Amino acid sequence: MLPSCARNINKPTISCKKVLQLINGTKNNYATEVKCETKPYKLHKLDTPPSASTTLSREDALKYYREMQVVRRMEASANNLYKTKLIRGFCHLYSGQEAVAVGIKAALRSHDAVITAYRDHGWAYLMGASVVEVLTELTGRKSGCARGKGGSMHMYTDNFYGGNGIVGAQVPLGAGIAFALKYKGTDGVCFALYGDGAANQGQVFETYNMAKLWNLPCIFVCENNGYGMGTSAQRAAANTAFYTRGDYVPGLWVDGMDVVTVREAARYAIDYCKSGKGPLVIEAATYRYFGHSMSDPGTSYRTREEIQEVRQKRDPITHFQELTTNAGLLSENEIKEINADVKKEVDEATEISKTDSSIGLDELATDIYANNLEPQIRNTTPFNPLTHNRLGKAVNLE
Ligand SMILES: Cc1ncc(C[n+]2csc(CCOP(=O)(O)OP(=O)(O)O)c2C)c(N)n1
Ligand SMILES: [Mg+2]
Repeated sequence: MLPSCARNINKPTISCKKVLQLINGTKNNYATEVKCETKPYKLHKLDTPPSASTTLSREDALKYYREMQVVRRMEASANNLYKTKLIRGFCHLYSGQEAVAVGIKAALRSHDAVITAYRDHGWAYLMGASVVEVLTELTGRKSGCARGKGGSMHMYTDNFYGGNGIVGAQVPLGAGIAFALKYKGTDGVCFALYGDGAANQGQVFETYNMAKLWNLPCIFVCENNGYGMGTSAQRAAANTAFYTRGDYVPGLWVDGMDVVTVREAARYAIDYCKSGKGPLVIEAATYRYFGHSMSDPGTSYRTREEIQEVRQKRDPITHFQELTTNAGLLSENEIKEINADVKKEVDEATEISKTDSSIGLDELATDIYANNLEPQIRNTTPFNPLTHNRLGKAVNLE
């Protein structure tokens, strides 16, 4: 039997004519790999665009779909936990922007690094934290990836440098990480993600300058979700073509709602940077469904119709689901199974995030540094000095 795409040949981005190989399953016939077209790019000071087509394996399709679903469901759970006051403080959700993180992650090599702003739950998960570690970090519990001491904006894993609450601050930090990668003689690159609002900050331009002067392997990713808090990009930026804002730093515009296109752009950027050509700016056009943070209903500066329209026409998960099922890579049943499985995983993690205990005061001053050079923490009271203690990440004391 032919893949179901044979019945949907008008779908624009994956053409069933381009199915490379099929395997016969006992229940369903799947394509093991399809060739798909990427969405058009826009270039700034670059001669050649990323490839106009790429192959997508069934294995990768399953992975990307699942990852995007986990991020979406995890954020939905965070939304609920916040409303029941189990998450306190700031909380910024990533729903709508999943294809940017999943697409970049798909291109990363194990020695590449990532740093982002405060919309970081999905990134922490993709970079190695489990759903339990993310949700318990949000509720401030001991199983959290930072033992519950960091919370929403301060999650870290290997090669993932957070989670940064100061708008734009992660951009120079990202250039610093790129510097370190180069200095150590690796061919690793650092992806530094920031928003359309942050893109207008002075420190971003200072960083572009240093990064270009030193040809640092830094990929600056401007996630243009249309708004910085309640201000639209059009109102805040004199030039909204964020991929051109690096001036002498070449740039690439990419459809950030298409996971495969983002992956190709990220692969292209890694190849570019690791060959010593220096930094690159990527603008990923995307959208956020929730308000800026939990305190913002998100509907006073944009209409409900606008949000609905993006959900209906550009949603990254629905879009990918259609592509993969039409191409015969995934079946409708499999999609349902993944959805149910992800729901179960997130529901279970949510329960743990409600019942897990918090760390004790004995951990107050632990793990300030990975390598403590001084025995005591400076500037604490001399009568009761706190000592540096290294427990290591996510150490269970019980
Ligand atoms: C230096 C600094 N200024 C202001 C703020 C308050 N603030 C938090 S998020 C934000 C908007 C940033 O928008 P954008 O960069 O587009 O990121 P998005 O929230 O859309 O992901 C502002 C002004 C801050 N955290 N840090
Ligand atoms: Mg924004």
